[in-house]
Order: sequence, then structure tokens, then C-alpha cells
Amino acid sequence: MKNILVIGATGQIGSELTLELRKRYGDDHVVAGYIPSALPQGILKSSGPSAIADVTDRQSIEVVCRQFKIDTIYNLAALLSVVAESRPAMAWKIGIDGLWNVLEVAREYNCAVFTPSSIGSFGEATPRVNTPQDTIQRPRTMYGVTKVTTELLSDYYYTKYGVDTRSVRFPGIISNVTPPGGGTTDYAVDIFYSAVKGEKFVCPIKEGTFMDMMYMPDAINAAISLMEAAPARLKHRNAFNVTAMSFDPEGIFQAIKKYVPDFEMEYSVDPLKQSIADSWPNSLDDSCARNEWDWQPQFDLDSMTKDMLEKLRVKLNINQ
Ligand code: AKB
Repeated sequence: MKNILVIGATGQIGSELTLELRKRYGDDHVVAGYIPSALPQGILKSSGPSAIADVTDRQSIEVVCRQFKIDTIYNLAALLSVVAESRPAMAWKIGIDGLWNVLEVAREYNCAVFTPSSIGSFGEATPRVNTPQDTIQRPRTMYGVTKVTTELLSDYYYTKYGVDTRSVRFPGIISNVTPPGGGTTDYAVDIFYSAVKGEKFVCPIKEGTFMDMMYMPDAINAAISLMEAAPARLKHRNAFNVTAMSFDPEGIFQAIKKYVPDFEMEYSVDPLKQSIADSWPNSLDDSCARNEWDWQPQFDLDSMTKDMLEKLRVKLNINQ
């Protein structure tokens, strides 16, 4: 039986990943790692163990690994792309100094490590359409710099020390549980809240700006499936392209309008978000993930839209 630590368990991905891991491996075998400013609440708190695990404090991670005999770490601590531009030093401290701490503890306690990368690891010089697995990665954002470094450092610990590091390049992730904070793709979550509340959506990203996206159940499945994959099949490790759909604001607006005919949207472009989005791919080629560990998303734009609207109506107690 595995013993897993999720660092960043109260965040957008962590809050749902922790519960899914508990379902699969047993409640007592998955520790929700948190920092004191983001305490676990509700079912996350009541369904299993939790402990302080701050990536900037190596000892805190070490203590949890020793106490719970951890063999697998999902390291989700990071600042997202927009907020990382306003706090670059903090983005580096959490993303890279923090990763270093996690990898050192993993080396000592023989843990496998999953640390997500992102479509943000690409840049203007990257082929934009059907972006290959192995290609140019020269991002100009601090988020991108930390993500490329994450990939390199994780591969380094694998080849040099044999630490079982694995990763995916997540696209924008859409969920109805914990909202994201400070990302370029957040508009694709916010738009659903406006639609369900009957409000006009003001879109910060220009029409015609395509980005890869994925519904949270697929994102969680991607992380767990990769960590379960037979190592002999993996030609790549850090990090695999994965995607489920690619759309621009107009595409998601029309998908929602099919179920909410009165829904309205206008544009008020945010220059920072737009410049970041313009530097990211339109669509990824994820064939290596499909071939090496049978990656296969379940949700497309339409099925995700239907499910998001249904779940948000229940969450916000809005009848339609
Ligand atoms: C962001 O927008 O910063 C993230 C990402 C794509 O990595 N959602």
C-alpha cells in the first residue's frame, strides 16, 4: 500500500486530487499537506490525516515523510502565471527552492515525486499548433522559467540519483470545486460562474486566442495514471504534453450559450494576461503521453460544459 503526501492539498488541484487519492489508496494513506495560511476544511480535513508541509521549509516535509512513511509526493506548490509576474522572487522560492527541498527529501526517503509543469513552459519561439513533445522551450515569464527549471531539475534527480520523478505539462484546468487564483486561463473557470449567476461575463482574453484546457477529473486522472505507469514504458519523464481540448473565448462562450441561451459576454482585454496567452501554444500534441502511459481524456468541451453548469448550479444553489 502506498503512503502519499500531497503538498498544496488545499489548492485548486490539490483539494480534489487528495480526495481522489484517498478513494483509491485509503483515507489513512494520503496526507493533506498544507501551509498555516491555507488550512484544510470540511471533507478534506475530516476524511484523512493532514500536516504542515511547507516547501520552503525542508524540515517540515522531512518530518511528514518520516512520520507517515511516505513513498510518493505530489508537489503542487506554485504561484500561477499572472501572480508570478508580480512576485517573481516568491515564484522562484516556492517553485524552485521548494522543489529542491522536495527532491532532496525524496532522495533521502526514497519517494517518487510528481511536480506539474505547464503549457507555460513554452514561449514565442515554440511551434504554436500541435506543439510537439520535444521542442523549443524559451518562455519569457517567471512562471515559464520556473516550469522549465522544474522539468530540468526533476530529470536531473532522476538521471543522477534515481529519484522516480514524473510530470505532465498541464493546460488550463477547469473545475467547480476550488477556484484557481492568478492564472492566465482562469477566465475559462470564471465564465461558468457568470453564466450560472445570470451575469454578463467580461472576458480578459481576446477573441481568437486559443489555449489548451482540461476538465479537473481528467487532470487528476492524468497525474495518478502517470504515477502508476510502468517505468519501463516511459521514454519521457519531465514532462509530458497532455490536453483535452483547445478553444478561444468565443468557443467556450458558444458552448455555454447552448445551455444558457441568454448568456452574454463582452471583452475588456487585460494586457498582461493577453501577452502571456499570446506566448503559449494554441494546441498541444500529446501523442507521447497516449503511447507511453495510455493517456486518454474523458471530457470534451461540450460534456465538460454540461457537467460544470450542473455542478455549479447545485454548489451555488441556483435553480434553472
Ligand atoms: C495558468 O494560467 O497560470 C495556469 C497554467 C496554464 O499553468 N492555469
